[in-house]
Amino acid sequence: MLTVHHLGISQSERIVWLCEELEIAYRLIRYERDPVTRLAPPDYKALHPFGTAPVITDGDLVLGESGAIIEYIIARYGGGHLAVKPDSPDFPHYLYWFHFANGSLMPAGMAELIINVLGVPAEGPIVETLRARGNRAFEMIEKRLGTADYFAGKAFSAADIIMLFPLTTMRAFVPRDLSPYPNIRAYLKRIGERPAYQRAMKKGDPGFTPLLA
Ligand SMILES: N[C@@H](CCC(=O)N[C@@H](CS)C(=O)NCC(=O)O)C(=O)O
Repeated sequence: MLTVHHLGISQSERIVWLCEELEIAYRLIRYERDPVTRLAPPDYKALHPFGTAPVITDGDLVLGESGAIIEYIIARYGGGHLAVKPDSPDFPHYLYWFHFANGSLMPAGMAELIINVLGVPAEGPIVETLRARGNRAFEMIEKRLGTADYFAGKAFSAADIIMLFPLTTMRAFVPRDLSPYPNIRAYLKRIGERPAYQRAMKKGDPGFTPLLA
């Protein structure tokens, strides 16, 4: 059976949410982060050679990497729902934002996290350039959500599922004030009203209030 291994308060919330949106049968196994390091516990790390969340198992298959898992579930179990078809005018937007999430936005957030943890002084061209990436990303997202209700266009898609974590739960690790971004705040409110999102967050991270504001 399709099993979602969810590490508490992590990117694997995306996969729980995807399964809830598609209304497919799946088994959820939760793992708590190490209380001191906040990293994945040894039994999570043992699931996959790369040792990061998310991971799914399906029969003999062990699959990691958010984007790969989302594409796998949509293709194998979701009948293609929540992916945008190549002949749609929204297809390039879908591809762009789907890949922007982990290709650029998450690395920008991770760079900021590392800069904060190491206490690197905020001066210097490299640190400034890395910080500027995150700001630019949020400005671009704000602009996009001013022209479309969802990342791919009018309809909710898997691009929203992969883009949401860096806009919400990632802020538990890298704080960001959303007051300059009214379109992002309106979008988060829209997403927070989705029953599948509410179910996923309740099942995946009971006790954690989603960072939707
Ligand atoms: N690009 C990977 C990133 C995975 C990743 O860094 N996951 C974090 C959770 S948000 C993790 O496993 N952290 C705990 C650890 O490294 O021990 C994906 O999307 O699957």
